[in-house]
Amino acid sequence: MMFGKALKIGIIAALGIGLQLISLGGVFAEPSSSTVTTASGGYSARFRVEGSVANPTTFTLSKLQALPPTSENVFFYTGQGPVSSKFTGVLLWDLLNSVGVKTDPSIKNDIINKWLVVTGSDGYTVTISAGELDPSFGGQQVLVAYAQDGKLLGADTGFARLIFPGDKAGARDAFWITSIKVH
Ligand SMILES: Nc1nc2c(c(=O)[nH]1)N[C@H]1C(S)=C(S)[C@@H](COP(=O)(O)O)O[C@H]1N2
Ligand SMILES: [Mo]
Repeated sequence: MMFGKALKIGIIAALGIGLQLISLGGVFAEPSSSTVTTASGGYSARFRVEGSVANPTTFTLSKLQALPPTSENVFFYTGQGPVSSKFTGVLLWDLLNSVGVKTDPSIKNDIINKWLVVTGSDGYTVTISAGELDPSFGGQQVLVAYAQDGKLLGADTGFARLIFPGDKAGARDAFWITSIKVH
């Protein structure tokens, strides 16, 4: 039957194109260091703390500044050279406590099962384990910074960014923050 043959040829051709696309993908695949993000990016003036929290809250500069400030001197490498600065902001752990992370009291140490995804307006994401932040466990002094060397963060980084003191490269210091979601 001619129709059956055409269909078979069609399927074989489609498979061929598919295989070619897969091999092209292999040749032109970008290294993970230049992974393409999805959203367009740009200045953000607020972010949402959402997910498994008692009081989902939108944070603006004034709302961040209402929490106790912390400053940290940090040094990290970037694709544009090293950064050595004093960042001022709020401890991420304090910010989480201000909205209340929901945990299940029937699960032993449930806080160490929680994690956060911090997202930038460009779709850039960083995942953090709550156990690393909790002062009873990792106690990492991760900052949601709003100022650098005494000046508020500007258009290039949005009003808030993460700072991981001690990180060698700046990759986890997500800027243009639009969302912090607790899982
Ligand atoms: N939203 C967002 N944050 C980001 C990035 C990004 O592409 N998007 N790049 C990261 C990387 S790889 C580095 S090295 C630092 C650069 O920080 P700087 O702009 O202060 O130099 O930002 C980090 N934060
Ligand atoms: Mo980077």
